[in-house]
Amino acid sequence: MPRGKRTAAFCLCCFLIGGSCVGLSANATTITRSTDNDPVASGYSYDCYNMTYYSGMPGSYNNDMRLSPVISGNNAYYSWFYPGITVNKLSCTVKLDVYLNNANFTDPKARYYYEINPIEGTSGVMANIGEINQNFAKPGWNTLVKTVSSYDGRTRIGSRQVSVSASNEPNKQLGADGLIVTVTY
Ligand SMILES: [Ca+2]
Repeated sequence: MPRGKRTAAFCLCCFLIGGSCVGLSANATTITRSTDNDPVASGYSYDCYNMTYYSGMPGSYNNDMRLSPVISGNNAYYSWFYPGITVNKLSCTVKLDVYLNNANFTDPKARYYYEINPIEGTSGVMANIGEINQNFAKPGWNTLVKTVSSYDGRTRIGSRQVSVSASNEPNKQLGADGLIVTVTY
């Protein structure tokens, strides 16, 4: 009985290692988009609501950032637009590296979304990738990772934007600064 258990555990271990190696093969495709608030690079743009622009901010990524006002229920959001990402699979892993380094970024539940749509260029749905407590985030890059899937079964997922929404908690301010999107499939 103990011998059998060891054998089973050994086989499971081999399977996991083998599967992991296969998963990391050259078949994996990675797409990256690096941007900032208020980008000027070709193909990049933004949209926002109730987010004031501040420049000359040492510590911020490229010395600028956006910040929501101290008004409860301000419904603030910020969207980073980038050159379209196309995934030719039913699902992919999305990693968001979010730059946070300002004492006024205090939203405890800033919610981040990744746009997925079946055909690049059409409006899609915003998949929730996770939330960050901006008030206690470490200064610098903070990471969220989640696997998202095509919502209508089509084996092609397009994406043009990531957005962050305020939790609307009283006296808290949502911040938006640098962003790196990494998609792997
Ligand atoms: Ca910035």
